[in-house]
Amino acid sequence: MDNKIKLLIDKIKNAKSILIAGHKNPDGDSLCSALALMKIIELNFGKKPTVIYDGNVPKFLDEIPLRRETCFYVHLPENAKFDLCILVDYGTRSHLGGAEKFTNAADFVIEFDHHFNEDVVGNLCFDDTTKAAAAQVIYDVANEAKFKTDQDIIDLLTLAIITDTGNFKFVRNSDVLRETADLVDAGANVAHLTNILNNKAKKTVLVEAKTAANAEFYMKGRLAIATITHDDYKKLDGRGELVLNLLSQIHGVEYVALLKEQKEDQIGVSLRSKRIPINEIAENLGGGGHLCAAGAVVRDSIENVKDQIINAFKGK
Ligand SMILES: [Mn+2]
Repeated sequence: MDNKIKLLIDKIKNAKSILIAGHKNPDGDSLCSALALMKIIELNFGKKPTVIYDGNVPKFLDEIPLRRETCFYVHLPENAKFDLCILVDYGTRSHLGGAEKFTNAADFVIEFDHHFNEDVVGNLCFDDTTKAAAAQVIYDVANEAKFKTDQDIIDLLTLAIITDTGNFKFVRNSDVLRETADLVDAGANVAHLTNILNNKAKKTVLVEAKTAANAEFYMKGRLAIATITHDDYKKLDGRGELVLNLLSQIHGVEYVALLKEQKEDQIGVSLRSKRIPINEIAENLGGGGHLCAAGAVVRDSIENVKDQIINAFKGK
């Protein structure tokens, strides 16, 4: 067995307390991967890690298995300490949110991720940027280590892949389809799992539809920019994937930017591209992400951020 896997097993075996966390404002991959890993450790090592999150868990994740096992980090006891911290799908240190202080205080940190990150937090890293979801990295390690799995684990890993591939629309290699096929063979029902994600509040879907309907188009229709005011932002659930999804379906649209007024002069930017990488634009705004799906948080007015985005796309 690979030395990294041996070390992983050793660290889990010897840990007295284990914390698992994903990125702030968890998405499907982050939360489902964390819960899958919790159950893998429970099933194979007989100990139960604590899964925490920071920010808001989108309502569409309400029906995922083991959802109630997650804990908002502020509800942990004041003196909580974990000797082993496991980070999943976190991206960069700045996305750790409430998990950062526990990570800093831990004796050892393990990470499973698929984001490009030059400044890794983990002492032991299972990172693979070719993977469509962090769940795939966990699944590979679980297979190599011959860990036992159960229906919850299979379903959670599949849900993570479904959400991070946008229902398989963003599949870029056959690997993710092969692994999904293995998960289906192991008992995952993709149709059922997709359905449990169709669980948004009516006000959310309506506000997303309205936001898409009010989008503006630049560069002869190749760039769509949608903006969402703070009042409407409060009705949003997660990132506003539906807005991005609707606008990217328009003929001729190559890039979509969604600007969300999280607070006064704090704009969350989500960028999508059908072809050309746009992660550099997100990095220039102080964020990051994947080649064709990236984002940032910019401290400025929505109008100024919109101008910055239009300028950044010039020449693309
Ligand atoms: Mn992910």
